[in-house]
Amino acid sequence: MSYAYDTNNIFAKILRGEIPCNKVLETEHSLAFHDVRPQAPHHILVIPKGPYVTFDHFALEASDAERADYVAAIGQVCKDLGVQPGEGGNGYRVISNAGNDGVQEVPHLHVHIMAGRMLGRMLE
Ligand code: D5M
Repeated sequence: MSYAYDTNNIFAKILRGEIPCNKVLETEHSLAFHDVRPQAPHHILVIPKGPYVTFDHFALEASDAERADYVAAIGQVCKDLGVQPGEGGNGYRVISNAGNDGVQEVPHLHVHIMAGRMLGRMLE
C-alpha cells in the first residue's frame, strides 16, 4: 500500500506560505487554523506539517515525535477554545474525512475541531 501525496493541494500551499491562513496554533510538526467555511461557532482545522494524506497514512507512517506533537496540538486547540467538557467547557467534535466515501476535499490530513453549538447525532 502506498499513499500518493499531491504537493499542490491547498494545505501544502498554506504550509509553504504560498497562500495565507488564519492561524491559531503552530508547533514543530503541526499547524492549526480557522476553516474558511465554518460549520460551527468554533471550527478549526489541525494539520500535520508532513506530507500525509489521511489519518491512517499519518497513524501508520509518521514518526513518534510527529504523532505526539499532532495529538498534543489538537488537545491544545480544544483547551485554548475553552471547550473541554471536563474543564467547564461545553464539548466539541473532532472528525477527519478520508477518501471518497469520507468526502475528503483536501488530500492533506486534517482534523476538524467543531464546537460552540449542539452538533447533533452523527449516527442513529
Ligand atoms: O474539508 C476540507 C475543509 O477545508 C473544508 O471545511 C473547507 C476547508 N478549507 C478549504 N480551503 C481552505 C483554506 N484555504 N483555508 C482554510 N480552510 C480551507 P474535508 O471535506 O474534510 O476535506
